[in-house]
Amino acid sequence: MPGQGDTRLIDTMAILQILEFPDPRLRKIAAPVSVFDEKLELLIEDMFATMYDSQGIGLAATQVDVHKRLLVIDVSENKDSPQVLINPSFKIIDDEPVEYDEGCLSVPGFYETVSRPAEIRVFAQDKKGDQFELMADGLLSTCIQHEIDHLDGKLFVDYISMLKR
Ligand code: QAP
Ligand code: CO
Repeated sequence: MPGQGDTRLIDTMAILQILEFPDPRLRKIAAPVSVFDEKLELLIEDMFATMYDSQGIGLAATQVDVHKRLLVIDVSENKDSPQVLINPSFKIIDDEPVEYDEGCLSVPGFYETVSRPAEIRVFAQDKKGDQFELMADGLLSTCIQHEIDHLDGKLFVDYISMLKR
């Protein structure tokens, strides 16, 4: 739209560069999103394009050096269920530990088993700023917890070193 300052003349998605461990920028604490505008929507599009391009199931803004509290996820088999969570938080519903072999686009080629609470209730905003909630278990629960960790500067490898020490 004209007059908005950050308009793209051609709306093509960009593949963003993903920060890799041990880049210190992966340790930054992301700030809440307070402006829900066209620029945010373009960032979300680029994050999905970046995640799909690298065969990921989740990507936090921190990983593309944007230190704002948003993440994109698609844990579906057919890669047809994009979900964006803005300013996400969660409550543990079932704290029974569930193990998954986790990976991370910021730690390419490295996978390790991590235990996390089985079931969570997630509170977030959508790209328009509207609040919503969802229940998550299985891979979705694990992936959301993994991505929210990124927004707090945490990586799944931190849990491994704690266990193995
Ligand atoms: C987080 O991670 C996750 O090493 C998302 O060479 C992963 O999408 C949560 C990826 C598993 C729970 C279980 C990693 C792609 C993708 C790599 C990812 C790689 C190529 C990781
Ligand atoms: Co990750």
